[in-house]
Amino acid sequence: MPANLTPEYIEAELRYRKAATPEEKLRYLKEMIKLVPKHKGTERLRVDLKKRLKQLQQEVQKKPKATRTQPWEHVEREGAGQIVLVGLPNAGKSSLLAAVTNAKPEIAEYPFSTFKPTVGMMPFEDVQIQLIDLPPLSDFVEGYVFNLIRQADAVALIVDLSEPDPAESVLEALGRLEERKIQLGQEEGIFEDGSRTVVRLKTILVATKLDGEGAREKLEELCELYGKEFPIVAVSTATGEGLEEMKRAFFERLNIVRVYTKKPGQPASKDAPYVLKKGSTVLEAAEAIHHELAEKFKYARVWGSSEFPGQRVERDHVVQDGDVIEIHA
Ligand SMILES: Nc1nc2c(ncn2[C@@H]2O[C@H](COP(=O)(O)OP(=O)(O)OP(=O)(O)O)[C@@H](O)[C@H]2O)c(=O)[nH]1
Ligand SMILES: [Mg+2]
Repeated sequence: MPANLTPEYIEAELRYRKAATPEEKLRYLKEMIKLVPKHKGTERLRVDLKKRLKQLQQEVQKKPKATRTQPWEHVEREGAGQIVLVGLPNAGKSSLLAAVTNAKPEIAEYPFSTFKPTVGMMPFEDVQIQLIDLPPLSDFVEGYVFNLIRQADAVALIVDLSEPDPAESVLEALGRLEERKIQLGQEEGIFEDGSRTVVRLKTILVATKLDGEGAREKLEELCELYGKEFPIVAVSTATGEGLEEMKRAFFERLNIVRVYTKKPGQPASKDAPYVLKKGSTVLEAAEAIHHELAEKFKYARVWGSSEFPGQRVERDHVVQDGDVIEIHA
């Protein structure tokens, strides 16, 4: 890959690789074509992108209207971010979903109790985070499960502390994902590995069943082995321990910021924040509120991340979580 591709291009490519449907792929491919730097070094890439565009357009046109996929194979994105609960059978995924959302998944002492994804919304302060409880990783997982994982904003790798060797379970889970070209790590990305394109997903390790005997010692060992690779939180759905910390850790893993708006001369509206990617500017905040507001943007006033309250800032000022902004157009 030429080194001079912009972060925006790489982001679009990531979305393209993770897209679930040809329509979605088409949308991101068009974005890539728009964003690819136009110079000699990218000539071949640009030709290749256009070829792919032609193929995809044909594919989309040919596709019969009625799809054969089952409704649960695709989850409509909702809320501030989407996190998938991934792990081996019986790890405690469904119990976790039931503990922090209103969803009522099947929970059982025996493994393989979940065979369809269940979705729940987890409230955290003033936002909602979408959680997807998945069937366990095993020899029998259907392909769509891996698609749901690839499309998520982050993975919660659920590891059972009542297992004799939880670190071994982590290895097994990682191996099963690796077979499907999915890696878990600190940051998301895509890279070529020989002839394979591997998607890397931002991950948080959630150790469950902290109430069990010997759980804390096993947790320590997990932290020693995997603490550098993933943030680790430990919970018990039986006692409720660790659940609040986990919610905050999920929010932080999503790399998002909440921005509140206010109109000149009026108090800030604190009810529903706009949720943006970390690193977004006030101009991007304006775009999220209304396209026209971004077009006519003159300057903004910011309470929070600015040097003093209500300071006037230009369009490239980066907003922080909790900022109140007043846009002047
Ligand atoms: N003691 C204790 N038991 C738990 C905890 N969380 C889950 N369990 C038990 O572990 C078993 C499996 O829980 P599930 O939530 O169904 O696990 P799962 O990962 O969804 O299982 P599959 O869907 O089969 O992959 C059940 O008997 C739960 O009651 C916990 O924090 N403490
Ligand atoms: Mg389950």
